[in-house]
Amino acid sequence: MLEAVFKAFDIKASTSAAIPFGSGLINHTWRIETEEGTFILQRVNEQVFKWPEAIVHNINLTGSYLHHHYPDYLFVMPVKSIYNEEIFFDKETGGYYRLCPFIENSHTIDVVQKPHQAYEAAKQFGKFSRLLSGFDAHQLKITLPNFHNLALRYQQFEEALNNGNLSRIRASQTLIQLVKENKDIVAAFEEIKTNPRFKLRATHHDTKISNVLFDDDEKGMCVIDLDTLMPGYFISDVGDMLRTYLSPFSEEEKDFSKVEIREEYFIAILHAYLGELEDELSDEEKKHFVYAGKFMIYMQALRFLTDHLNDDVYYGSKYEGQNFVRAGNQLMLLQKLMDKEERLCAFVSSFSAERVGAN
Ligand code: GN1
Ligand code: MG
Repeated sequence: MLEAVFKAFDIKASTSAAIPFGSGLINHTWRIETEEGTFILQRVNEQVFKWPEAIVHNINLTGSYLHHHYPDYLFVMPVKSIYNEEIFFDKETGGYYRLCPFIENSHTIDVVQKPHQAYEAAKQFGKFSRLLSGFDAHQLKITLPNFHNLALRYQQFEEALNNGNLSRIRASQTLIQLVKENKDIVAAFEEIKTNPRFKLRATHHDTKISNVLFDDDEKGMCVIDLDTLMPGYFISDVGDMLRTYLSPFSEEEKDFSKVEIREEYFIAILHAYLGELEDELSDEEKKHFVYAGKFMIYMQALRFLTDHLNDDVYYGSKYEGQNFVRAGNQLMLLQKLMDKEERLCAFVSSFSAERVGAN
């Protein structure tokens, strides 16, 4: 089935050499061993990414900016096809494919089990933003319109309440109520959008741990998966790290009593990220460090619950009620984060105060 794709990228391998890889929910990913080396092949989900060329545009632009200004920075450039394009449309499967070299001696992890992994990942995401701080983010194309527009996500949730699956709506009342009770998180975002102290920067928008390459000594090497690299606010990147690194169990965990906020992981993210970006972020932005976690956790809960009410049209599901479970898990995580909000904010203030004192 992938033969035409291999041919387009001039790879000598058969479909059986393509082994499913990673844990992404949206794109299909394979690892391919060939005589010429190891590659990562991805089929871009064209239902979600309607303009795959926009992704190519963004990667080429930031890749050449980084190559020019920071030639030592490891940036994984896609392989060009025999048609001299970074993306190949395969008529047979109706899909868009792209290929990247597999970076030697690199590996990814799926769960953050040690604070230093959170530290290394946050440092890589912070470094990526820092290196791009001189790059005009407005040059980037929008690959997913309104991706992290929380007000729109709330509106989609309300639409699902009106038009969604009735029996699911009836059975989800507790979660629906919890979402409504925390609507002030949406209002705070609306303020951010009009606040001149919040800058639109080149933002990764998908900072989960599996989007960082680690070397054999567990040092971060670089960030990957630039599909959602778009203009955005730092709260998206910090928020998704808080969402996915603080709890010892992922959004898939059904036993919500296992969901918790690990403070030492919060401190690791804070030190690593601000260590890279503290001169770039305004005081007002830094004050929203913990809010970033609320923003992303709440948005993910909304998205999962909305999808459940819409019969799983976006995320799909491997078992009945999977998106309901994910939504419940994220709302539990939100509650746990809010329980510790004051303490976590105090860590942020004392970090900033120490740095001011040291200067
Ligand atoms: C999706 O496909 P993946 O796992 O990289 C989603 C993210 C969510 C995540 C939740 C384009 O990311 O926004 O946070 O699932 N990406 C898209 O697991 O919708
Ligand atoms: Mg992704």
